[in-house]
Amino acid sequence: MLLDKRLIEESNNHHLAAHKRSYEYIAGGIPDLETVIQKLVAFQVAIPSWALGTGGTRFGRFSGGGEPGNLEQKIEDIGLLHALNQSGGAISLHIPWDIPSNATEIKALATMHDLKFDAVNSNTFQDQADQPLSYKFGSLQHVDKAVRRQAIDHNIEVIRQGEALGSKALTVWLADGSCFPGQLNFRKAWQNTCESLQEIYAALPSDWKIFVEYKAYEPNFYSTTVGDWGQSYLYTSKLGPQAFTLVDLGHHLPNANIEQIVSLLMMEGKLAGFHFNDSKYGDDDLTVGSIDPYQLFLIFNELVEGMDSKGMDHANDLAWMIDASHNVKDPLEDLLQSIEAIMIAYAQALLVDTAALKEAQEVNDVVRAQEILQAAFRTDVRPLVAEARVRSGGALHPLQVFRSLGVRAQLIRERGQVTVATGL
Ligand code: PSV
Ligand code: MN
Repeated sequence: MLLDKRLIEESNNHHLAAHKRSYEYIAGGIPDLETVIQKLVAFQVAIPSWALGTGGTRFGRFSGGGEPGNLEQKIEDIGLLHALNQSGGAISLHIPWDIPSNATEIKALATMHDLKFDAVNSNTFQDQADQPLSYKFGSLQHVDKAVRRQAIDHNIEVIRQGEALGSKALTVWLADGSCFPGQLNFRKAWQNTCESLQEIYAALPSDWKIFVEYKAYEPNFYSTTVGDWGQSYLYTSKLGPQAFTLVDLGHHLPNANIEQIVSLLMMEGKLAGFHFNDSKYGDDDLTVGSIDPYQLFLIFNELVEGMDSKGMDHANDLAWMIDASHNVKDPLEDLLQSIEAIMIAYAQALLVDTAALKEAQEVNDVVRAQEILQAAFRTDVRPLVAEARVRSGGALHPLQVFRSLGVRAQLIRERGQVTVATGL
């Protein structure tokens, strides 16, 4: 399904006067307004190919209908999102959940929807039907060299697949670890993993990066071999300049100060980017900003401050991806909400009076520092985000347009009620 641009324009015309009023109200107070809008226009978030269908838990899955049944339909779905908000201009593939049968055709389809291929993700956390050796006891850490070889070869194959699509990074997330004390020699597991990663690293094209994603627990519950940012940093430091640490917001122990982690990784030039989501307890994979939007803002505040201090390009120097699951919401509506939450947090961070904050920090004025941060956080920046969208050809109110055009109903008509997307 392709969205007719005229329908978006029609909807925008209907809301334009109200938008102008709220936009002008906020615009008046922002000295570098045009720069802010241009940064919002440029900022693009990659959508995971594994999260376009209804997600499940180990207790069940309640599919919603009209889900994409193949990679072509997934690209079509992301194209729909991008047409609505002009901020989801990339796709992140998970292999072998989504193997392009014909890379040239898939690339052409993505280009038609104005989409690029972001990082490709390998999968050594599940056994595939045709796979000779099992990952039950890990992959890159495995005690058996032959299993490690199989996992290394898979990652190299994913790089090759990504090259054909124009990707420039490989994300490695390992479920490796142990469920019980005594099961694993930590040091050996670490060394095996490091050596395996070194082999994968050696296969990277010179303009590629490798992202090493950490996670505190699950599916292993006693130890995880890339369990936190320190461990990931240790691997990426040993690997070399093309290796970076990827932060998935749901992969920390409760109450971790993620913004501080982000700040320090950036200081060391080792932050890869993000898997955005939100959580209450663990890796809940909820809609970005649905539980703790203040945390998201504080993370973006560190990002903006850190990127500016290094002269980095906000849109392109880090990888921005969503990694979420949708158990009770329409996946496309959920993704629209997630992108909106990211754009809002970014816009708020752009409004922080950094000069004043620095001054307050220098004189230990804790109260003023909080006032400065919260002044930005409490600003309703939605008109700025909407303005950036409209200028790029998107909808003033993407979710409303999605609903009023009956996009899901049309997808169900085209694809059927009972379709299950590969992925989470
Ligand atoms: C693991 O929980 C994770 O965050 C990794 O990024 C995986 O690739 C993704 O979720 C899908 O399982
Ligand atoms: Mn992730």
